[in-house]
Amino acid sequence: MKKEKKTVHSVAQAFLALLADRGVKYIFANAGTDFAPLIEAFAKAETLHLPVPKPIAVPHENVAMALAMGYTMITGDPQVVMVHTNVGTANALCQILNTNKLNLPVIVTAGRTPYTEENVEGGRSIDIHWTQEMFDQAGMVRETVKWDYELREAGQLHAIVDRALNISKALPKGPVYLTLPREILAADIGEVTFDPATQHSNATVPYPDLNAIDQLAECIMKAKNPMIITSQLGNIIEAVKPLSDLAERFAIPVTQYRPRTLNIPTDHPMHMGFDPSFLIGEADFIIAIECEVPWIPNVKKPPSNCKVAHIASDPLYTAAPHRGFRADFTITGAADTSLLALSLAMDSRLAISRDRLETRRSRLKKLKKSLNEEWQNQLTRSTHSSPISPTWLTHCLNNVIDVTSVVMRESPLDLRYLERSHPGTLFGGASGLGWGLGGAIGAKLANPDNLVVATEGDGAYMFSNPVSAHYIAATLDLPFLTVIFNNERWDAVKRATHAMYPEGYAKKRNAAPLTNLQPSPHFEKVVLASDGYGEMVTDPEKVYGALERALKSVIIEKRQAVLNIICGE
Ligand SMILES: Cc1ncc(C[n+]2csc(CCOP(=O)(O)OP(=O)(O)O)c2C)c(N)n1
Repeated sequence: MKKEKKTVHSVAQAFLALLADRGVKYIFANAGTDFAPLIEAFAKAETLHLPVPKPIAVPHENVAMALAMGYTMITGDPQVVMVHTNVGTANALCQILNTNKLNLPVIVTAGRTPYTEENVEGGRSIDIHWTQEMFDQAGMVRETVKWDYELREAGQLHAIVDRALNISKALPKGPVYLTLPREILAADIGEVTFDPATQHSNATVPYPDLNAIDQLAECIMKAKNPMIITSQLGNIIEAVKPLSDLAERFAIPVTQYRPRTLNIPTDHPMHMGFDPSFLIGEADFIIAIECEVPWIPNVKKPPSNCKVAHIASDPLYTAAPHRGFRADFTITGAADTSLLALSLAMDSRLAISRDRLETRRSRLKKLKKSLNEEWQNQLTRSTHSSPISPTWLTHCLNNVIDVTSVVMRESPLDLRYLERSHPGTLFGGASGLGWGLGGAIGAKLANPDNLVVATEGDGAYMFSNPVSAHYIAATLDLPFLTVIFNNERWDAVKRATHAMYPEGYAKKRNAAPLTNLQPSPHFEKVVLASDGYGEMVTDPEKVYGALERALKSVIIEKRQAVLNIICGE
């Protein structure tokens, strides 16, 4: 195979050329003195029209990570984030934790403070080159990335960059971390040749053991009340249809618990909402697909005779230190191929179980009807409640966006009232708050024709570095809508306290210290600093009008918009 020759001078330049060659489009960077060779390489590439990823200066590492997250949520492709030594890594860490749990591939690179004190190009030239050095900088992130390495010499570049990409993209996808010492980046290497990417091919996806699938099919077909619980099966967009087909054909209800992606269309007859407790008490077989936490044992558990199967690319969730859910089947397999195989295996047993299926189907139809009625009643009750109910706000938002709009959920958005039919149009977080705004902007970058909505709690909005995020959206011309469900507190923390101490002082006094965020800032004014549109809403009757004005701003005027909606329970 033909090698491609590129004349370069520094490793930094070869690094950028290689990334471009491998299809990396963006480097979201928060620079420091460690970046000098890269900045020079970018400037040279711009002058000489050499192909390199587009450099985007992001004023906070948390947002840089979130941009890469949003981009890969839509495309599945990893982009590069580059941060400044240990301090930039520290600021990026919260979102590195998220990418790990959400299985999002991101190549996180960081400068490594120069090693040398004298006589080497790129060596130490300022006091921080001593004060930022750590014994093990990558140790800060090692537990939360799939792989980390420090580039030791120029000759490794090619293999190491491909290795980072290969590992990040292998299922389950996730972040990798590469440190780049300044002396190595600055090294002059003259002419360089790249082997084609095909010589470092990507790993195949895990295919399930068909014997295990066959046994599982047998058990599911014998079960009276099987159910499926999933959280992020939709990470593999191609898995949504096989799940929908299987659930429909075999009358198996699906709960999307704490959904991090859209896993089944919300109008699907077998979609039974978002709370496993609704069905779990009656279940005799649970299939948890890409679901690290299928239920909360302290809240409601399946009956003791209920068998459980886990299907995932890593069904042991090896990054979780303690996880003790019952597991009669633990099947390693990508969600799409596993579901297709399971469907085939169940098909061959369909004839003997048809009556049982039809009985179940009609029971589930009634159950779904009563669930819908209950949801409708709650919506009716919420319509005029003041302060504005998150249920009503979700319903209004739902009615003004279209099917392809992308919704980021980092808020008390009431999922029951958000209709989503297209895979890849709903995303949720996993642990650390603060990804929502950057995530929305990254998604908009990946698909500029779509409306993207960041739904944020007031807490999440503040965690998302709003000044940096709105700045980036304005600079990159990526107008998006932010809807803040502003309950003027950290409600999740307050609820956790009340749940633990139902008769406690915090509950009785209805004042939980460390959860109150009053007086609430005028969040709608923050976006004005980046020439966006902002509005505060307190009256439930005015929600639609505000949404229309904000959408006009985003879609017609191409200005980002923030609605600060003062909400109640
Ligand atoms: C980075 C980070 N810090 C703290 C937390 C703990 N935490 C979980 S939910 C929550 C409150 C979030 O407040 P808000 O976004 O306003 O939503 P609400 O709970 O009010 O619905 C906090 C602080 C977290 N998950 N991530």
